[in-house]
Amino acid sequence: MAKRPAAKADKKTFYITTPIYYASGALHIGHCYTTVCCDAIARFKRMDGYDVYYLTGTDEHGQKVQQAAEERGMSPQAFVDSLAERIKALWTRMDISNDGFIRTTDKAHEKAIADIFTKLYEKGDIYKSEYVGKYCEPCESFWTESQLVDGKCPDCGRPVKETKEECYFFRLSKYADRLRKLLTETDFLQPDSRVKEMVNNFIDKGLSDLAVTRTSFDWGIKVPFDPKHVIYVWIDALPNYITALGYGADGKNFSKYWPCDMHVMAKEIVRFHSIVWPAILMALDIPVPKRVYGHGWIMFDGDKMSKSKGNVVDPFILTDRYGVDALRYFLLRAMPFGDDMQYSNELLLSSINNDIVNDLGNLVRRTFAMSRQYFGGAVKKPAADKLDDGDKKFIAEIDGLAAAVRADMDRPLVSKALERIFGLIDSANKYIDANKPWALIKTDTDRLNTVMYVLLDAIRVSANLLLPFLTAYPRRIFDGLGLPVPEDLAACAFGKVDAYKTTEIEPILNRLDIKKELSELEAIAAETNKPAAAEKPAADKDKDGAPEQISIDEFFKTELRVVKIEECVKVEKSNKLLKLTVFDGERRRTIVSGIAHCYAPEDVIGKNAALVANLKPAKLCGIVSEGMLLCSVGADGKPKLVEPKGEAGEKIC
Ligand code: ME8
Repeated sequence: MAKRPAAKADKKTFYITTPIYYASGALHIGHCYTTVCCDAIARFKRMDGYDVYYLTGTDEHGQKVQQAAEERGMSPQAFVDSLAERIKALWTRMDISNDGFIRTTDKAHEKAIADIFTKLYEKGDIYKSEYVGKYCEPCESFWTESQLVDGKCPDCGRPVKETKEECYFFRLSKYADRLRKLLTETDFLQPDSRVKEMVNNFIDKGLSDLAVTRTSFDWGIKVPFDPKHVIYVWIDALPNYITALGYGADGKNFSKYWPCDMHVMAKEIVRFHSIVWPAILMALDIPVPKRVYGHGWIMFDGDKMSKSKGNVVDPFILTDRYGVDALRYFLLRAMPFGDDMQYSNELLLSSINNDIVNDLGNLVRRTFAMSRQYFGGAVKKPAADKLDDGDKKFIAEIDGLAAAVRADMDRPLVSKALERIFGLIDSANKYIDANKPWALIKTDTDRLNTVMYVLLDAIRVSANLLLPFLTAYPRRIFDGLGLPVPEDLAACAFGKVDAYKTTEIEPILNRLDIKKELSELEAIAAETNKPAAAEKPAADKDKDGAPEQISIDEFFKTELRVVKIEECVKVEKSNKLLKLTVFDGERRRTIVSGIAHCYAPEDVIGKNAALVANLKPAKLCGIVSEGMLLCSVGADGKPKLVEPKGEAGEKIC
């Protein structure tokens, strides 16, 4: 988390949030988009004089997370702890300036959720009944027949299961009229196209009460007065936006920052944020957020980029190769307002070469070089009567930029704002071509000083406005201009500096060989984009995702033994786990292994297996597992038991 000076008490506040991301696997550039987008808005608002609170975090409960932990043979808590660290490392890498990071396993959050649930139950807005209908396991969502699309889950398109379950329900139907008004009579939900979607697809079809507990898994916050029920992820997750501010505890930040100014997310969870979340707040008598903004998806080969589909692009790899500014720029510029964006490596690389290296990098490089070559870097502010019509036209563009960018960021049209700043950069490049400094040096050095000053000033204002978007290079530009990095937007106008003294700076990036980069990126993707099952837990990798090296001594700490599998049954409530009894030459041990999707119990009985014999016992689905069986993982991501030759008890070395 970035350290900033304490905000003045009289400042206007601005509270912005990302979704809390599932701690079920490594995040990809889709998650980076939302987080970088909120970061640019938060940084812009801080520069514009607001006292900003920017919140992000992790959603750590639920079946999906429990299963992902099981697949890796880890306890859910150890699993989410390692992922939360990895996610925080990603935000540090991406230069995210969040003020808060909430985890739904934080004790304060868990207590506040239990209290909220009890409060809603006592008010009669939560009641107990039975759910009969369709259930999408990956989305953990119940659906009615009429909500299905071609008989499949309307959110993810996967098959649904028939389900009957005792549940607690939230009385969502009671709030239908108030929600309709909120959606249709205010600008609560943006962009407008999402409003129609919510009203036509959900409110008009009749809001059903929402099942808000599950008994099919136990990794979650228990209903305090009926602990066989676990509070379902959305009722656990959505209130993170208030519990992170201390709602239900000291509440200081809650009274300061709530109602939220902007919740940002992609379109698939707009329904939860624009219907379920305001209804929960209405039931709790808390004001609703001012704005919910649902952006589009980053698509890959025509499909939504997602962890579960394995088509993800790793931000650590991209930033290692091209730097953080390049990835931030690409994400913020390429995603159009409200629409989806098709990702390709070609698009990323050509945007880096065209916009970053050519337009911005070249403008700065050649202007700085000319100012040093012609004036030893010293350029003075010209008198007003030295400016010609061409200068005045360009200066009007410089002067109008900050207000236009501010208006864009309020909507928030982030890509439009960047486009505008790059519009000024483009005009500056054209201004060089029109004024030909290389000819002026021979004929009119006074005019040349004016031209160089106008150019340096255009660069200064662009860099000032770029600070919320690209966090490294604009700072270097200020160094090169001999000026401190501004903390606000006050100087975003022509003529605020009397004299420049420029020095050489590192280029933002050198021009990329696109063909070479493409083939290298493809080779990396072939290696790393294995399905989720093949992914290693974060603990096995360093912060950049590269496998960590260990010494021979460390390796020999692992005790590997041949075991014979004697008994095997499926673990109830789990699709992935088998409970095995193995003989290790001395005694029988219970092992829980995440291979049930590949092996039936009878397939493994009688087989030899390779056991990690000195692993700390871990509890999986309530069963203590006393070791781990080794598997190889094929290109299809499916684990295959390693079956060593030899007798039970023999060491493997
Ligand atoms: O839904 N394009 O978490 P999640 C653009 N825990 N944005 C994308 C994206 C893509 N391809 N993929 C992911 C959850 N995102 C819940 C949220 S909030 C109370 C609970 C971003 O890990 C986008 O913001 O599935 C999307 O809404 C979010 O990640 C989903 O993250």
